[in-house]
Amino acid sequence: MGRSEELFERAKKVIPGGVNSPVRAFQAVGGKPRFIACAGGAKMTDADGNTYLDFVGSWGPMILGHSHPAVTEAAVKAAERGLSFGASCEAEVEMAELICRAVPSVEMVRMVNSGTEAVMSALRAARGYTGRDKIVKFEGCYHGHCDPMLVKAGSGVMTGGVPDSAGVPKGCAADTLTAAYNDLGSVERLFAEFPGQIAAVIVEPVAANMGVVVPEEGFLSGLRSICTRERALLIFDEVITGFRLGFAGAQGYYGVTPDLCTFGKIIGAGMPVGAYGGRREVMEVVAPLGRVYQAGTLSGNPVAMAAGLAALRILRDHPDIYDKVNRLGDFFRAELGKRIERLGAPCRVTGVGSLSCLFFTGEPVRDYASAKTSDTEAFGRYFRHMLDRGIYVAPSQFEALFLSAAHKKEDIERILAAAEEYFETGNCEIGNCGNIR
Ligand code: KE4
Repeated sequence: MGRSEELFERAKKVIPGGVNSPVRAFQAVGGKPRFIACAGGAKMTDADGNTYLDFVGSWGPMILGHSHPAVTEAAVKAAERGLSFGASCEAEVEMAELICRAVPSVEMVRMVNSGTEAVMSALRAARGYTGRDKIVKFEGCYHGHCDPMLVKAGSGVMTGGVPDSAGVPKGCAADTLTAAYNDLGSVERLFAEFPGQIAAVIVEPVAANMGVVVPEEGFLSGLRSICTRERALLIFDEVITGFRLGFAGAQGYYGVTPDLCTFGKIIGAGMPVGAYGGRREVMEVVAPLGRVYQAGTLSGNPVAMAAGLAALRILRDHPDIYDKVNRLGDFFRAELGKRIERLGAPCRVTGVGSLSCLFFTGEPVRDYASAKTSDTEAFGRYFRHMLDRGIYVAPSQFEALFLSAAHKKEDIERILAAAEEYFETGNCEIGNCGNIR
């Protein structure tokens, strides 16, 4: 038995499913999860010494690649000065000032410890500011695991095939209304049905948790208009897109300004960090200034701030990084599309910037319903094919492929060659339900 397998057997005895986050368990793709021992640049090495070209990047934080020297050094130096003070420190102010300068919608921001916490807090601020209870989300979008968001959610919830979660009180779910991504009519109908009751519309400006589904022309600006007209708040969940599509995130990339937005992943550079922020008059409802309570022992943690600041300063001072990762993404999607075309593979490629997805469906993918037409067993065979060739993609059809500044063109050519080999095996015929090992 290999070390990863041994660790997984031990983990299953003391951790639910043997993992601290469901999507890591490989349940959707078969096989046993790899336990990672170390990572550097675009590579990860597992407990058995196998090295992989990594296209997950810790689900987004590693836009600079793993173990960037400046980030590691900043975290180590901060740790030597103390891991946590339970009091404010200068790095928190620097982080807040940097985010406020970088992101068009943010005049005030609060640090928290995860994307989930950022979303949970933003929703509470929106409800506190508007005095309304209902929230609109989109089927297939994932906003972390706070109760109101576990309704028709994406990512690991969708991967499990059941888009809702047990344990969420009916009363809570009742205030969560769902619309269809890229369908403004479905949003209009909810505002017509619940006039004056909707506090906010929360959306992934690029949906990256049902695979990657990009916003169609007019969708985000349409949401902006509806929310302004209805005096509801527009919340962009930029936990994935923030500081990834550009230094101003998706709101800068698409030119649509929300009232609130959430962050995570990149702003912590791999350390546990989340944040929510937006218009001053909205954020002023948050305690101790206002009456919306939100708190956190480790919010603004000095070590996490140091790591995040180091990464964000590199991104701010080297905008060519975005040109590089976005161009690599364009190259990957164009070349993969050519291979699909030439080999007649029943697949679709989607994405924007450094976010991509290979869907195992012949249909165009524009929302949850079309994403769900994907052959998840064909994806599972593709995933195992890649892993056998030392290529680590997300262990679910309904996730993203993340590129980083550490990826080179030859890395893209390597994954393209492996995908072409898979298409040529004919294993990806829709409905060719091979057994999952
Ligand atoms: P965290 O609580 O996992 O830090 O962030 C939740 C979250 C919020 N919003 C968006 C748009 C997100 O993508 C996420 C988390 N992303 C998943 C990957 N699809 C995290 C991976 C996992 O759950 O293990």
